[in-house]
Amino acid sequence: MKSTSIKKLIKDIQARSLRLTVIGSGYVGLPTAALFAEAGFHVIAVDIKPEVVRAVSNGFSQINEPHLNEFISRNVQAGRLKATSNPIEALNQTNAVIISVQTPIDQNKNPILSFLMEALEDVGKNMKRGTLVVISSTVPPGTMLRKVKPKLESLSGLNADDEFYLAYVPERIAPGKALREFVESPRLVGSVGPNSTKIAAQLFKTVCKKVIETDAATAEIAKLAENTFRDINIAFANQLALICEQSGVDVMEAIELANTHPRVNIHTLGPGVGGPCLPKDPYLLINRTRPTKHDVINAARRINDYMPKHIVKLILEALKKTGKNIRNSRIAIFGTAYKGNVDDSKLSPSKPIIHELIKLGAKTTVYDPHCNESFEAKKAKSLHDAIKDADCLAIITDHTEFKNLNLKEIKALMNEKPAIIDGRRIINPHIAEESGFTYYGIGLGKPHKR
Ligand code: SAJ
Repeated sequence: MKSTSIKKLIKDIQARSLRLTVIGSGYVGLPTAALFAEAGFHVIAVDIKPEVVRAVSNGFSQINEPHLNEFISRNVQAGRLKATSNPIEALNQTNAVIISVQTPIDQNKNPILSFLMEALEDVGKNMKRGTLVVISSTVPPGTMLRKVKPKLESLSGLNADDEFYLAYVPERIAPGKALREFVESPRLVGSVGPNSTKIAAQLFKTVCKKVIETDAATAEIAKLAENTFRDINIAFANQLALICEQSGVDVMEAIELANTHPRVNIHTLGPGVGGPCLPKDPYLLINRTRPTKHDVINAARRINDYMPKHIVKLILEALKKTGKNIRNSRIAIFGTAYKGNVDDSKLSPSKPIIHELIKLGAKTTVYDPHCNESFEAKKAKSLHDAIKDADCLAIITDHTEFKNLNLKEIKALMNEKPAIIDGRRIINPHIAEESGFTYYGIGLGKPHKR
C-alpha cells in the first residue's frame, strides 16, 4: 500500500500530473508557483491578500521581479496557474503543498511562527493520505521535528513519512534574481524520513538543477547559517570601515588588498543591513540556545544596527564642516529600498536614518527610482527635484542609477557648499572633491581633512 503510494507520487511528478498548492504567494511563493507551473504542473497559488490573488488571476505579479510577469502570464493563460485566497479550496484539488509564509521576529527578537502554524492548521485538517508537504519558510532549529511534524500528524491522524510525506526545502533566492537563483542554486531537501526525501527531491529536481539531500534539522541550521554568515561578514566589513575612518585609511582599498588573499572574502560595508532575511535570521538561529557571553552573532547584529546612526553622524560632521546646522538643513536621501535595484524597503537602513534626521529638525527629501516608500520624508518626483536646494546628499541605496551621477550638474542644483555622504562608496571621492563637494564616504579615513 505504502510503496504503491510512493511509486504513484513519483510517477505523477514525472508525468506532471501531480497538482500543487503553494501557500503564501510573496517574494518566495510566487516565483515558486510560477516555476513549477512553467515546469508543467498545475499549481494553485494561495494568498490572504486579495490584491495578490487578483493580480495573479489577471496574469501578472504584484512583486517587481525580473521576468516573473512573463512566467505568470504564460502559465495563467495555459491554465496551469491559478490563484485563490481560500487554502481549503486549493488543498482539496491538489496532492502536494509548499508552504512559504513569512516567519518574522517580534520586538524582543523572538520568532513569530503564527503564519506558519495557521497554514499547517489548514493543511493538517484538509490533507489526504499520500500528500507531500514541503516547508520553504525559514524556521528556527528544531521546528520541523518539534512543531511541524507533530502538528500535521495530530490534525490529520496520519503518520509522517508513511501515510503522508514531509520535507524542509529552504529557499535561497535573492530578490531581483529570484527565478534564476531558484533554478541555479543547489537546493537542500531536508526530510523527516527516506520516503519523504525521495519524493521531495524528485519534485524539486523538475525545476532545480541540483538537489542535495539531508535531514530536516540539518537543513534548518544550514539555511540560517547562510544568512547569519553573511550578516557577520558584513558586520566585520562595517567594523573595518569604522577602524579605517579613525586610522586615516580607505577601507575600500584595505578590503580589496585583503581579498587578494586566496582564502579571504570580506563583504561590502554599507549603511546597515536590511531586507526580509538578514536582520532576523540570526535571531532565529540563536533562538533555542542558552545565552552566552561568547556570542559573535549578536555582536554582528549590534554593529550592523549601529551603521544608520553612523551615517547620521557623518551627515552632522559634514554639515558642521560646511558651517551649517542640521536644523532646517535640506538633506536629500537617495534610496529607500534595502539594497540596490529592488523595490522592497523592508527594514531598510534608510528608515532609521530619515527618522533621526527629521527628529533633529532637518528638511528631508527622498528619491528612489524603484521604491515608493518615503519613511515620512518628502517624496521627490525626480532626482533633480530631490537635490534642488539641498545642503547635503546622502546615498543610502546602491541602485545602478546612483552609480554614475553627473556631479557637476548636481552641484549646480544644490545649495552653496554642498556635501555628499556616500553610504555605499559608489562615488569617486577625488571627483566629488574636485567638483566642489565636501565628501564623506563611509570607511574613508582622511585625517588631514577632518
Ligand atoms: N549588504 C551589505 N554588504 C554586502 C552585502 C549586502 O551591506 O556585502 C546589505 C544589503 O545592502 C542589504 C542586506 O545586506 O541591506 C541584505 O542583502 P543581501 O543581498 O545580502 O540579502 P537578501 O536579504 O536580499 O537575500 C538573502 C540571500 N542570502 C545570502 O546571500 C546568504 C538570499 O540568497 C536568501 O535567499 C535570502 O536572504 C533569504 O530569503 O533568506
